[in-house]
Amino acid sequence: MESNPTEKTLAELGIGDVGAVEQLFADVRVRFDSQVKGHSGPLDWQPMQVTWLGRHGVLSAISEKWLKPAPPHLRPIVGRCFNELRTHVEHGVQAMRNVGEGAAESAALARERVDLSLPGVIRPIGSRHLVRQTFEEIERIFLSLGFTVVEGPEIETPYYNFEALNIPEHHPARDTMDTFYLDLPPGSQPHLLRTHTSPMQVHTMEKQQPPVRIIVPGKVYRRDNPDVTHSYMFHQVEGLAVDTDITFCEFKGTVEYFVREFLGSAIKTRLRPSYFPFTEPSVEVDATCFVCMGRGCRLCKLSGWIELFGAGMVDPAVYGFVNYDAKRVSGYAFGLGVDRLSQLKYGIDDVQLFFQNDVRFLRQFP
Ligand code: 2NL
Repeated sequence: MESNPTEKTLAELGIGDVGAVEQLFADVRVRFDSQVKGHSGPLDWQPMQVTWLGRHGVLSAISEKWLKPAPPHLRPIVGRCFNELRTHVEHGVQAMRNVGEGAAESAALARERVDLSLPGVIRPIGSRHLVRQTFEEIERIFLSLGFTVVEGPEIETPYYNFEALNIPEHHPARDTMDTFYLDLPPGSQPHLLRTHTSPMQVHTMEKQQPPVRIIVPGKVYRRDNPDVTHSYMFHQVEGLAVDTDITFCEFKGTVEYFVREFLGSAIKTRLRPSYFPFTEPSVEVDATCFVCMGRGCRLCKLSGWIELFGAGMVDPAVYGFVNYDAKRVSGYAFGLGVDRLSQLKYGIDDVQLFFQNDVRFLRQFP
């Protein structure tokens, strides 16, 4: 390539008339135009700006070498050509810049566009755990009979868990329940995880005179080794009704109503004598075996009956602990094992399934 003409003055280039000046500027414009054509990328306007309009760019050089030292008779034409060239170059670079930035912007827009036709994110809605569903079913039945739901703490003192329920120290009933004491600093009052929800019934009776009709749902804890029917934590709904006129007949009617509502109207109920420290008399409530409808099968061990839960008339000794007049009031109580009732109603042979949270199990009870 020939040497750069902008490094020389007009005199050095041998240019002395108007036509030669115009030709010289026309050549520069052609050079600019061909460079514009050769650039197409969106960012190329920046080097063009530097090369042509920058402090050491072509136009500065022309100003220094051609315009300033121009002989007086050529000054007007050089000045005019210079201004025209500068306007042309500025417009050219600005046009490149507009195209480049427009392209970058539309590329960014295309990249960031939200495609509203894409399928949405599916967030599965869970379902209530089967034990929770059973709680709610039991609560529904007793609420329909006028009972109120009461809940309370899982940590209790031995007084509320045992003594006030007529279970003194060294009573054999403690053997299956005397368990999970809290590790507290020496001198503290002992506390334990409740072994049944009855303590909350004692709290309620301390605060409220009869009539009392409550159920207490919740978690309870016992020293049991885990197997298909046992767990160190399980769920209970205990019930308590105390009034001035409650008979064994009302007790039996309530129990039968509950069983029929919970398992179906064809199910019959049988009361079998039993023992609990806090009820007298005490019973086990059996229901017709719903697998064989009483004919005898493997589930009911050929008896035709399935044991559902324990219950009884409240032992008058319990009233003594809560300042109730044992001569004036009477009542009944029961303790439902929610896990056991769920297992029976839904045919689940292993209670541990309730606690493993395997969705393949949970999804079967939507
Ligand atoms: C069971 C069945 C039962 C009670 C719980 C109770 C509560 C108070 C007074 C009298 Cl405050 N009784 N609860 C009564 C009978 C049975 O639970 O299998 N328990 C080991």
